[in-house]
Amino acid sequence: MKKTVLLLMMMTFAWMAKAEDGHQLWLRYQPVNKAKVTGPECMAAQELKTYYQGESVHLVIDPAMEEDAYRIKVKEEKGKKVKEISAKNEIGLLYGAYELLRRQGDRETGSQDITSKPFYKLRILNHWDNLNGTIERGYAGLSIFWKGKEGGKTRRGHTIFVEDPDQPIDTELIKEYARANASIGINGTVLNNVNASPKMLSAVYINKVKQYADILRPYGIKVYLSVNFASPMTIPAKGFNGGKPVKTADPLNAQVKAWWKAKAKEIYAVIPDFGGFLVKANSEGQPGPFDYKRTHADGANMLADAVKPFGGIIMWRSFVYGAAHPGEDRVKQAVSEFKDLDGKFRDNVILQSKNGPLDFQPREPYAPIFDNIHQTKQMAELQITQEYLGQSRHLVYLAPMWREFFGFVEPSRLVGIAGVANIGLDRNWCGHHFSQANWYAFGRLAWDPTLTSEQIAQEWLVSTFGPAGDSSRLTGDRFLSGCNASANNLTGTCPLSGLLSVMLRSREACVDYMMPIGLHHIFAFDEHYGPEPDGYNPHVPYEWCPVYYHQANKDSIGFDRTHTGSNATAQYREPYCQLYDDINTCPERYLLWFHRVPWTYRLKSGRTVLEEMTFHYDRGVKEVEDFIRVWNEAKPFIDDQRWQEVDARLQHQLDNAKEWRSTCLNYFGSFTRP
Ligand code: GCV
Repeated sequence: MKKTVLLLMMMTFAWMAKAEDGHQLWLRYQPVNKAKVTGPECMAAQELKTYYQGESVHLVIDPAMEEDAYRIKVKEEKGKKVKEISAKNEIGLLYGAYELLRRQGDRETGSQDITSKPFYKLRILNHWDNLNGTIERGYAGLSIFWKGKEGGKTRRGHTIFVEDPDQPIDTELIKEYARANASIGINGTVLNNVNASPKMLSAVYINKVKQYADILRPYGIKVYLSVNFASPMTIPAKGFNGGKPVKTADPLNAQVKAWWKAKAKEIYAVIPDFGGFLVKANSEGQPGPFDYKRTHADGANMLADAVKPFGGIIMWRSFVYGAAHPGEDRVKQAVSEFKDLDGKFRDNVILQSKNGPLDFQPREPYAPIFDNIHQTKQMAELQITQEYLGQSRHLVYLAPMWREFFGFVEPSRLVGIAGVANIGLDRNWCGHHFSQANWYAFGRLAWDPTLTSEQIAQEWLVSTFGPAGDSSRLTGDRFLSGCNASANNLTGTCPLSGLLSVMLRSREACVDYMMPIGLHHIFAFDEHYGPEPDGYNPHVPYEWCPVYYHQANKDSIGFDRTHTGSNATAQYREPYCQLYDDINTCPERYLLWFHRVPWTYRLKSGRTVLEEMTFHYDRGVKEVEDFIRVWNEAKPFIDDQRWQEVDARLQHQLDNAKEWRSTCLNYFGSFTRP
């Protein structure tokens, strides 16, 4: 008897451990197989039949509705509450179904009608996945799309991967990926790195892309590819010149144009709803039109013409530096290269720009390219993978950073949002359990950029760490005990509010311990994790070196980007141009980004520059200590495996925050010591 009980207990714990390894993301619904669902037999119907805890749902196709929009009505039928979801097509119904599942425990709003439509038509993940299976800036294992095979070892003993198009694809995993994306409204995915291999466009890989497109289509997700601008020089295109490549990639060359047209035809023949191309050209060594003295518009338009007959788009990145304007302040180069081209792009070209003018730093002023382009469609590129924010080792919730960006760049100025994905083969997809929140927040903000960071974090916390499948999960259960909880408003002390507070403070903490008062890009060379403020290497471009950005010497520190310096401030619209240019009005969080100040300069706090830096480094470290305290308090409410895994990472984060503090204060302090 005792043995049986023990066995049963062991089995239960084993199941619990397995169930809570993070793989289910925010979709931890338990199958209840209860609801009666009428209407088209579709993905939405399947989800609701399996997971919806209400009695019945009617699914209604309404052709008059807008693409992707849905309406949820609450009806009374024979004394019972019944939900009706209407949408233009099955994808809209699916989005409506996920909304219903998200709200099913919510007693207060569960009885209200809801209508929703996405703010952006383009809600796209960008995977920086290489064909050999590695991921550029990937911190959660190898690629879910591309698998390589081992091709030897580096001198340091690391495995070298080489491409292997014969590797089978993992259909089940890709379905799970698609479902997760659909549940937050993401409707596009770029399957490969912007530093693209020309081989991506070879027949064997196009066939793989077709397989992915077929799996993703029922979830409303289109596939796109990053392309290497010089592809025509190495890869054959079906029906073009007997399979021979072209000798040039000059966008005005007739053969090059014909090659791209043939390639587009080849792709669309197998993937009729293929989305289009993403292009990184003439940046960080990538080929581009500038190699032939042509403009970005020449290059983008040539590709746009090739995909236009099939309804495709070109997302052309403005992240360029070093090629056309060498020596110019790096943060100015995008505007320098693109401003005069505004209006010269085809209507199926979209200029895709990072939120800040430099490179995904924990805090950047917004990128002024958004102020300078008026006639060309624009998209923002956000980075979900935390390249410069502790990668998958730090708990940093990014929604506050993205909301900050939308405070400067009106969402309506953009036609879409791209997010550099943080997804890999790690069991929990993102490396850090809390990094899942950034994937989630990206999707939710792409759907509705007016959602607050709090709302999104709360939704994510409840669905990720709340009791799985408990229909009363938003009110009154242990996870929320002590809270005065309603769907959009949480007060009081409870594990949820503690964790919510940690999430909301985490980005500012990271700014404090990595880049106080506007210090920027002082990360260790290439890996971009720890600090390397003294970084200088004469063999790499100067704008890769930390010393280029802080310019500290015994007298002063900071990059003068005002009218007396590089004049980057002039690229901003008013009032920001004046505001940033004048040291008296420049927000101190951007001080060393825009201004060069003597070490004796005093901030509003009365502290000198070094004292102020010290204050921020200390505050950042203390914040992480507090995150650990809250996580310890939450222990009884969190399953063991995920608790332990997050705990280990928080300890890491604390060590790293301390390392930032000591390395930077030692280094910068050395300038002020006699
Ligand atoms: C894909 C930064 C990153 C690179 C990345 C590049 C880009 O420089 O460090 O890894 O390359 O941005 O966005 O193109």
